[in-house]
Amino acid sequence: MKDLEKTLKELEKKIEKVTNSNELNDIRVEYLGKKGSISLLSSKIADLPIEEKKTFGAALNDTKNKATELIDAKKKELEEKALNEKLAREDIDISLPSLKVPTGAPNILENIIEEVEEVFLSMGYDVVDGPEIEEDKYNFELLNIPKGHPARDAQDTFYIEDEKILLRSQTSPVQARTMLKAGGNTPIRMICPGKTYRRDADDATHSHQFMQIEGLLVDKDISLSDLKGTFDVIAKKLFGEEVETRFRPSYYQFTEPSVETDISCFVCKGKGCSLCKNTGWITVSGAGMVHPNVLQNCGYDPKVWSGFAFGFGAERLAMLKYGINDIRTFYQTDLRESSTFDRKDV
Ligand code: 2U9
Repeated sequence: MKDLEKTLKELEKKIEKVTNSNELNDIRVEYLGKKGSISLLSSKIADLPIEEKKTFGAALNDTKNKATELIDAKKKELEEKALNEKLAREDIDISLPSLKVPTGAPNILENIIEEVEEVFLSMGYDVVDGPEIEEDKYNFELLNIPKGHPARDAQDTFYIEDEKILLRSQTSPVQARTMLKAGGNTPIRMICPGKTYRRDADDATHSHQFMQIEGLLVDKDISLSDLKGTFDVIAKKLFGEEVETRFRPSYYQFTEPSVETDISCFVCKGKGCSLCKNTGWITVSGAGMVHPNVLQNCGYDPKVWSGFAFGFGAERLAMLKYGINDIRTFYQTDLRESSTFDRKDV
């Protein structure tokens, strides 16, 4: 009996010093394992007189139970301690600032295109799309740009296959396709925004790829004054109700007469500044009455139908509106540049 008490005391002391579950497991084996000291004591039962067997047996069981309780209690204590340490280690400080995630911003070219689209949609125009890889026929021939014309020069155009397949140098082939599809007997109101390609050396005002927004209206009895009124609407929407508009004579193969369209300078209000080069006027697009040859080529009888067409460079519009002075800005991947632009002097 004394051995049992001694063993239990010894176990208690050892458990007190335990710092981890491995040590505790060793102790469990040492005392309660098959060859453990408590199990070995049970072999002594056989040598005891019959009347002591019962009391010793009961005391032995009691010792085993107490030893198990002590070990289990220590196990629980160690587990709790480990959990608390883990929680302390993984504590999340929700007051810390979060990681900075770069945010996107609307692309300003897309903004301009959407703005122009909205104005024309409100005037009953459709927005039409077309291929960027084009046939010479749609890009030049139907548009009254004959073989041998300087615009067709390989120095100006990206040819893909001989002189037949090319990267469109303007969005006009989309208008030609739309007219041919319409069959020469229905009015047309359309705009076509899209990428165009020219073999220009890139500099502050030229880019070998740029966006055009062209438009076409075909109907009966259309005159230059319809074009003037339409240009007036879009100019005022884009640059402010106070801008005035004017036409200057120009020349394009696909329009006759052709004009360059100006707005009064929205920075100096006509007094003269660096933006308008002291003229008081800024050129924003080209336009004209659709050439009779083009109407004819695209299936519309020029004796019955007339129309006007116009073309904006989307980058030029955005550069004017947002005060950007280098077209290459649009095609660099510097997110600081392509985020929000806000013209300070407007
Ligand atoms: C068809 C008939 C006529 C489209 C037109 C312009 C005038 C024009 C320039 C503006 C700036 C090109 O990007 S830019 O350099 N465009 O001046 N474009 S009339 O005339 C058409 C198109 C299609 C069937």
